[in-house]
Amino acid sequence: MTGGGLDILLINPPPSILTYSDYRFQNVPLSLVYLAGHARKLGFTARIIDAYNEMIPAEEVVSMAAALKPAVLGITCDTSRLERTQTIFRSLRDALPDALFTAGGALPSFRQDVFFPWVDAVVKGEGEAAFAELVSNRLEGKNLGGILGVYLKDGEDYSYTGDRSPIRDLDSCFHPAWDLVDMRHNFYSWGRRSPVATLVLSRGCPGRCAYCTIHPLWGHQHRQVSVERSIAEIDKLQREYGVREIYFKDNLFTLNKDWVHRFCAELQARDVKLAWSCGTGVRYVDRPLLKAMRKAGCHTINYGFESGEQATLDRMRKGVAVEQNLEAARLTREAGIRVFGFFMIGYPGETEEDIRKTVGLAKRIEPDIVMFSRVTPFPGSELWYQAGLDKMPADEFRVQDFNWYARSSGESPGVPFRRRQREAMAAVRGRRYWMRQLTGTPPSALLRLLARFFWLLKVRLQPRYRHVRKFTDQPTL
Ligand code: B12
Ligand code: SF4
Repeated sequence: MTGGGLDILLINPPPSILTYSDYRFQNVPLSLVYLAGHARKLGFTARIIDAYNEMIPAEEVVSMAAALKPAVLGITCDTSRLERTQTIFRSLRDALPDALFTAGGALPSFRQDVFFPWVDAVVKGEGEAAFAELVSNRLEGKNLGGILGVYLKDGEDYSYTGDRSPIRDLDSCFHPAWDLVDMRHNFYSWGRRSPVATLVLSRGCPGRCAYCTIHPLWGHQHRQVSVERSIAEIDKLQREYGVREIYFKDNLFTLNKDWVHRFCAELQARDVKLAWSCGTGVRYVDRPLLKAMRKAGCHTINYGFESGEQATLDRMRKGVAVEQNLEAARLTREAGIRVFGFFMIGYPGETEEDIRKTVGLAKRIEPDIVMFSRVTPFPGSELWYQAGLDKMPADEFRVQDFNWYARSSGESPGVPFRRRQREAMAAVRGRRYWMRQLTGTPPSALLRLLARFFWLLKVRLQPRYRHVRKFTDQPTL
């Protein structure tokens, strides 16, 4: 569209830290795949540098980007990758003086100031429409001021153009550009089949959980890609990429039960069977729905049970009773679907007794897979505002400060999270747990996990990857 040059270059920055997630799941950056796909549909040319999955150090990303000379540069960023993103922007500013620098994603949406010395525009929340307008106006030499949902550089300062309405018809912007990334980077260690792909087919959540950044980012209005369009994309993934399993990373996959029933009926009617898993809330499942999901290939559901203490659940604004968690888990297992249970430790005000109750609930639920996470006040969440982190000066804002467990669990000081986590996991993962893991995991999946372990070991040992700090290197109490 610019007469031969590259219109858009999108970058998935390299990791600053290696987390547990990197070992267990990995997927191509949907944000950039969705943004690039939509922009291409409108006629722009686009490329993606997936430095996260390719483990390309920031310095190399800079020289690659400088050589490509894009008209618009976009970087996606979450809190864990702040430093790397800043480095790339800072280093490229001189190399690409005429390019429009943009940022978006989980961190820029809520802390624009930490990017503004170098970027021209930050998109808040949903990106497709605002980004396409930025690109179009830039290439046509028009003013950017009328584009809603964007923070724009304004001399030494920046200003917000005003809220943009959510995209109602998600089909209109759903054209994932899978060909711009290496799909072999998708990995899910608890999957049943391979190759696996990840999809997010819905946006928005009516909930208001205080630790969550989803409703501030996507709003409360729930929107979905249509069943027909979703099935067509799955067909494409199966046909063109040989995909045999999908991990749906929607926040509440079953919020709209009617949609799920129709989706499952369509999947079941097809010749090529698909294995899949998803995540949802305990309030949004029932027996007929779970049975339909199982028949359509669903093998695992992730639930955020979070806490065994009602007062903590209430402070979290979960809107759920402890007993509802047990019932949902029971129905899920009864339908033949594995339960992946997520719990949190370190919620502000939590006592030793509360933590014991959480571990007790996990034991009663007997999840097939269990995870205890550290409470973290991510930007945009209510916890983050409560902690006053929105006021932290930009030059003091660092990823290490999000090691929050130490600060929030005032009732149990001195106990490192790692120890808490180990103890909780050991309490829940008894003999029956490991038996279920063994019998429920196909040998091919075990082999994949083993290969993954050696891959990660290799990555960590190579001098080129020294730039990736280990999560455990962060200061803990
Ligand atoms: C899939 C996923 C993962 C995957 C892959 C992540 C990836 N980088 O691709 C895995 C499992 C690896 C993962 C790991 C982690 N994740 Co994660 N993850 C998600 C999840 C569930 C979906 C992301 C997604 O693909 N969404 C769909 C796309 C289309 O939406 P999107 O990414 O938001 O992009 C849109 C807009 O934000 C915007 N946009 C985004 N980037 C850009 C860039 C530009 C230039 C523009 C203009 C616009 C734009 O436009 C896009 C299209 O509308 C989100 C929750 C969620 N529902 O968003 C959490 C989420 C992003 N993860 C989160 C966290 C905390 C983590 C971990 C740190 C967890 C951990 N302790 O290990 C690690 C960090 C790994 C890393 N460095 O990336 C947090 C981030 C919080 C924050 N404020 O920083 C989220 C928001 C969940 C939460 N807890 O609230 N994650
Ligand atoms: S934690 Fe889940 S249910 Fe709660 S607000 Fe976030 S996405 Fe919604």
